[in-house]
Amino acid sequence: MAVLRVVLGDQLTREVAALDGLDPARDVVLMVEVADETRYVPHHKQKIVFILSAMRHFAEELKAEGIAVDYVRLDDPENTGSFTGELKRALARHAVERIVATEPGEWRVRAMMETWGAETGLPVEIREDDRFIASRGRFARWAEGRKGFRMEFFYREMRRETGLLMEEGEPVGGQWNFDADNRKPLPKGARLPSRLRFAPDAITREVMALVASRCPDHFGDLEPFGWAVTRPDALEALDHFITEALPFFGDVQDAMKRGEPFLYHGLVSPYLNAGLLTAREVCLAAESAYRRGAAPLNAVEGFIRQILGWREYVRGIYWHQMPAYAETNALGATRPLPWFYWSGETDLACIAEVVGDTRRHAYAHHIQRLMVTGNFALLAGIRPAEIEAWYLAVYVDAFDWVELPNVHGMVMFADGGLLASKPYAASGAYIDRMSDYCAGCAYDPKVKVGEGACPFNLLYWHFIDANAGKLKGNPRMAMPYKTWEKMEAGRKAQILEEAEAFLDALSPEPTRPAAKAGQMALDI
Ligand code: FAD
Ligand code: DLZ
Ligand code: SF4
Repeated sequence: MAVLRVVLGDQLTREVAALDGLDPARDVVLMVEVADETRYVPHHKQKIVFILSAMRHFAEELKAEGIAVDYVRLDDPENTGSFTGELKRALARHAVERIVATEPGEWRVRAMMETWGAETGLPVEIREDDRFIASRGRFARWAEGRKGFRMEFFYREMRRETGLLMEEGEPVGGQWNFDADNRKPLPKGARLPSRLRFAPDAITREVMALVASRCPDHFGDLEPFGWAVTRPDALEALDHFITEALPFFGDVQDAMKRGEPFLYHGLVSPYLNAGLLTAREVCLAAESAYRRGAAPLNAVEGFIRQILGWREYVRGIYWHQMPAYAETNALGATRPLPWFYWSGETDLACIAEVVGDTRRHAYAHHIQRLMVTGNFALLAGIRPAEIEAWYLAVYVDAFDWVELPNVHGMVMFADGGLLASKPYAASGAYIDRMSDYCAGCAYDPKVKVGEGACPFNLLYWHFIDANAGKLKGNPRMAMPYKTWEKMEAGRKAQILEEAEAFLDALSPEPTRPAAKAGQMALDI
């Protein structure tokens, strides 16, 4: 029985479930570049290039193996622009008896796949995506009966089950988590490793030209493009990280520095998410560096926890809670997204720096995402759907299953505390401690109110005040509420007044017409 096997743009591995049992003599693999996927948010140009170029390279690898690949390009004049439209067109080209796919990474696409049987009249098998360490069923078993989820407890179970950094049933070093060691700012004069970049080959250059002509209004710089688009190059990038950066990853994992978006981070998320690397091999490579004495335990544990803990945990939450998860708005946030998230044009130096890094590289590291652009969105009460669409658009690694829980739950507390026990709200003092951003800013992180006050300081107390009804009872928020209550009434009134004035001045529209060029507004 001939089978049409569908492979999506983030399923680029020979091990993907849809290819299990493939018969090269009869089966056809379908891969499609579709306009719907390139524009449902204004993806960063480098993100589109990464996905389409990696898809084209993967299709070539399959063909080299003697597998029939029906590959539909974005510029095919007959292209209908949708997954379902292209599936139907493909069925007219191939005599197949059934369709096999791997479950996608987005609830939206999963719902679309559910219609394929009725749309085509053929049996459709949607296989579990077994690239994750914890299956959806495994996470559901862990989650069952729990009121609130906490990553740390899930992570310990994953450590026990995989044996990663374990010795005779106990965590190596006698401790599960070395996070407390990993919060130092970058020391002066720290040597930063140069990062591997991959010069675009002919396939990538062709995709870059396509994206330049089709998506000129999308966010971000198209060049220089240096991401790996094949598994061998992604493996080389991993190897480079393990030897050059992992040994220093731990201590300064939360640090930020002007002009240095990458510091000692892994830069592996796009490869993991698209299928070029597996979570297991990345964790094993880090563990092996520890075992041979090439990297310290706090660095290796910290790195493995991000993947075995956070990555698996947010994916579990996504499928366990969707679709209702995306609809909650526990703090009732409604403010539109300020335009400077797209333009980077703001006198808040930290935001300008992170948006600038994001425009240049389609990358910002975790603390930039959480404590700068995320913290601002939380404190300013941005509508969750708007800030989620921004994160989904601007990062090369952004797919709904991972972006949504991070933004909706971790950043915006829109799930009311299901994913994290308290909001990650912070004043300017945090950014000042962990970065050198404030030195070049129009504001002063030490000034709490009045002339030159850092907007994060004003917005922090405004947030505390505005959400007292919802957060005051949270034991982990007791300290800020105590401080706020003790503050002198006149000072409180001044803070709130200045914060309101700042918020009123935020504009969701470009403040000058030329600023719109090269950007695309969201229409949600
Ligand atoms: P490293 O710092 O080297 O970490 C190693 C790996 O751990 C990452 O590659 C990633 O696979 C994993 N990881 C780390 N933190 C998380 C996390 N919180 N959730 C899931 N995986 C994690 N990650 C994405 O892959 N896609 C996203 O769309 C995404 N959106 C985010 C949005 C916000 C608001 C925040 C706070 C975090 C988001 N993250 C996302 C998680 C994290 O920021 C990125 O995975 C990381 O910055 C990628 O860079 P790296 O490979 O250098 O990471
Ligand atoms: C993000 C993206 C883009 C830009 N383009 C495509 C594409 O042309 N073809 C494709 O198969 N996938 C693409 N993707 C990824 C999808 O939007 C979606 O995130 C995944 O299929 C997971 O559901
Ligand atoms: Fe950001 Fe405030 Fe520091 Fe300026 S002073 S960089 S706004 S934290």
